[in-house]
Amino acid sequence: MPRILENWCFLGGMKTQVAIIGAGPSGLMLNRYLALHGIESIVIENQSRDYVESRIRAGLLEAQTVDLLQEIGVGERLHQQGLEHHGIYLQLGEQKTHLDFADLIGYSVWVYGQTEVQKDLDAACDKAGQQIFYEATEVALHAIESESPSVSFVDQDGNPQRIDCAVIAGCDGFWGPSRKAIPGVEIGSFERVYPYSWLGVMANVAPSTDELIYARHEDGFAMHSMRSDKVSRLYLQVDPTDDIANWSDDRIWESLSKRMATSGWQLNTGEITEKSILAMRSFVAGKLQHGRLFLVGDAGHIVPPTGAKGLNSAANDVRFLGQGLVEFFNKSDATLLNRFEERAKETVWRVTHFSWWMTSMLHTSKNEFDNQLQISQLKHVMKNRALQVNLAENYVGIR
Ligand code: RFL
Ligand code: PHB
Repeated sequence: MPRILENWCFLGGMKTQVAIIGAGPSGLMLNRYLALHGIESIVIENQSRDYVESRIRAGLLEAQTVDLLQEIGVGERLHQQGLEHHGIYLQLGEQKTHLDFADLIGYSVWVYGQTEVQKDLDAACDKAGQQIFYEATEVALHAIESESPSVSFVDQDGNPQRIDCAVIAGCDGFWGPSRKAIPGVEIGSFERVYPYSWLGVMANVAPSTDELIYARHEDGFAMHSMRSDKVSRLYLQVDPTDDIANWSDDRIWESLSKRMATSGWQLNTGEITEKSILAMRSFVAGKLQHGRLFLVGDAGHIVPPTGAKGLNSAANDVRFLGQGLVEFFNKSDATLLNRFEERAKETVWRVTHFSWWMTSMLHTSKNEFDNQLQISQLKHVMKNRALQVNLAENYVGIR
């Protein structure tokens, strides 16, 4: 047993090397990464498995996220069913420019829904007999500043449980308890709530585009993504105070068609299977590690989805924390683990800047001076190869 684990304090309950809070993509990617390196973990999740699997969110994966998924054994279906994209379209009114990432920087990205990533991770956990406590309540972290922290919770049958561990990974999203367990975490935390929201739509209709469209129109931003050759994912900028009840399916299709219109192009319409309004925020926690607790993914940072970075930067955290934990447990060397926050934050601030930049450039503002600056910026990107290279490098995740 590694020296570091000799000091475990075990007073009953369960014992593992890493207690992972949250069975979303961060939690399960980390679980699979650790398993690959012979490190044990137990996962605690407060929702049901069905709920976690059906949460509609991300769709766009960077090449290095795809590499990580492949490495941890969940890349097969992604490579069969995912769509490899070599660029995006930027639109300003009726002007449309294709950014060809393959030509600009020689990289591509993948379109594959987070729901599918989640199902693949769940299936891999099943196959490995991985213990996941779903529908846990009263999840609480203890003694994170000691060498033997623990997580307590009540399981779905109402039994109190405790997991003693050497490390806790807080993979419990923006609203989970992990970040709040760090004393003084609000010091040095940054938050920006944007003055617009996204109305997101899933529709059973073939995509009307071969690659994603990001459109700035005087009525607001519109975006066309997809999940397969039969399912489209679309977004509209709306006011944060708006209510989904104000948006009939007809109004949604009319607005999307108008905001993305270019001559000779037509938006296919079809059955809308899901629609909801999502707030947009940037957030970076003051600390991503404290004692034996480490924050991964949305637990430590949030970006607005315009740059498609949330899940991808979570994968980046998983890689950095995973590497640190492998050295810690398998070589009794904490050097890399102690550098987790420093390594993760470099990427976090890059994606925070890129997501803010894309968001402000593509959304309309109530301030006309801001609008003119952003239109000028977008026109410049649509014409200037150097700026296109910069956008492409950030979008595909070269850092
Ligand atoms: P998650 O997915 O929020 O998972 C956290 C898990 O923790 C659980 N949890 C608890 N568990 C135990 N005890 C508690 N007390 C708990 N409280 C919470 C939750 O139930 C949940 O299961 O965080 P994670 O794993 O860090 O993953 C982050 C990603 O989900 C997120 O960053 C992305 O979805 C963001 N995002 C996108 N990212 C991309 O990289 N590419 C995209 O194209 C992209 N598109 C998007 C997006 C997010 C969107 N929304 C909804 C904000 C599009 C949208 C519309
Ligand atoms: C999505 O497919 O849901 C998606 C893709 C790219 C984004 C945001 C969302 O920038």
